[in-house]
Amino acid sequence: MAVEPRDGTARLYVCGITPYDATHLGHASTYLAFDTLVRVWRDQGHEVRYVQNVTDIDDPLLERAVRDGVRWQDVAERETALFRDDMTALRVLPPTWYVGAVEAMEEISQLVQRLLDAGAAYTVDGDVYFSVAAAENFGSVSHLDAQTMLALSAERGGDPDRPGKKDPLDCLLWMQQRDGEPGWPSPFGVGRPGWHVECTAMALNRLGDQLDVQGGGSDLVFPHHELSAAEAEVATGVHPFARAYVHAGMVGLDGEKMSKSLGNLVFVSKLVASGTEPGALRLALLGSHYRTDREWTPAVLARGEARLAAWREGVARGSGPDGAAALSAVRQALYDDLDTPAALAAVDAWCDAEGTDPQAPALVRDFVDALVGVAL
Ligand code: 5CA
Ligand code: ZN
Repeated sequence: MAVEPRDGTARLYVCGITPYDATHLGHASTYLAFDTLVRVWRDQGHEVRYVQNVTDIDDPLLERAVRDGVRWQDVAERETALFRDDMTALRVLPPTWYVGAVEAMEEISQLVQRLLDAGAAYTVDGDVYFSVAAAENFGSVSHLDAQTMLALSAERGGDPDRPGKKDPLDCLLWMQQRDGEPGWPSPFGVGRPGWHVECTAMALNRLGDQLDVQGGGSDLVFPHHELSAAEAEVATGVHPFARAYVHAGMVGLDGEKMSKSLGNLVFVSKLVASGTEPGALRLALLGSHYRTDREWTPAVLARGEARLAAWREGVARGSGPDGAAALSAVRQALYDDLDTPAALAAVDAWCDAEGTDPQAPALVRDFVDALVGVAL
């Protein structure tokens, strides 16, 4: 991706987890893609301001708590802690701000108020909706036709068929408290926010009116990133909300997207507990380009493990081929839309060749640590 921050500061928002089940390899690979971006920006000398949210109140979380007979807060806390441990094990650099929706209720309701004041929101039976008609550039994130938008909205948390809405694609900004559900006070009554506006508020309040990159997996292109952008742009008058929308491909298992709702999951924590080295997992996931959809198979992990072993042997040598040339090949690959397969191949090539540079092994160990995030 050719995203050069405009000044010395890079502004990144990446959509975080909904903590109702453990971190699976799909999550891990998406956060590794953005971790690579953070490492590249830092390598280029930019200060990185990075916000990641936790959707720690949402329908699936409430449903899981009811199913298991536990408090929703306990599910959220437990799974968020596990996610953070998994990210630490994978050496993912922590974001500057890591914010839960429940910590941000006031700023979210302030943004809802701003949208009401701008005439871009209305109520249906007490619930507040965002009006997509108010967003001049609606569609500019996903470029999808109306039919596809409607189908995805129904699939991914929207309510296109609810009577009383001005447009089926209008999305919830604030819903009145439902029976047996938690609620937070707001100028429009006790309730909880819609999904998209949470991310919009957290991003605007920490990163300003324009992001360099809005990131997440490709399942968030529509409606989540389209609607988040529409809300931000109506509130601020700044288009585009993000200078680049970057989406990671989906990791699948046995031909289906790995997802909590399908239950076909491979967990980071389980793999690590059963002896898989996090560094090998990292190399396994970075072995494909972040944009491609891919399958998780035992062969993918085996390739990561073999790589880790070969790289460790390579840097344990007393000398090797020109280390500076290897560094520049890795940089060139990563600076070109985070081409991790090419970057990893450049390190393979350095390990496979013989050379007499006595400084090279230490240099390669250092730049693999900094840019690839693996300790050799
Ligand atoms: N909390 C919202 C975003 S605000 C959410 O989508 N949470 S999530 O837990 O479902 O997903 C967390 C992140 O992992 C998102 O960026 C999502 O796009 C990504 N993701 C989910 N499943 C996969 C998968 N199978 N492969 C790659 N990335 C995935
Ligand atoms: Zn989000």
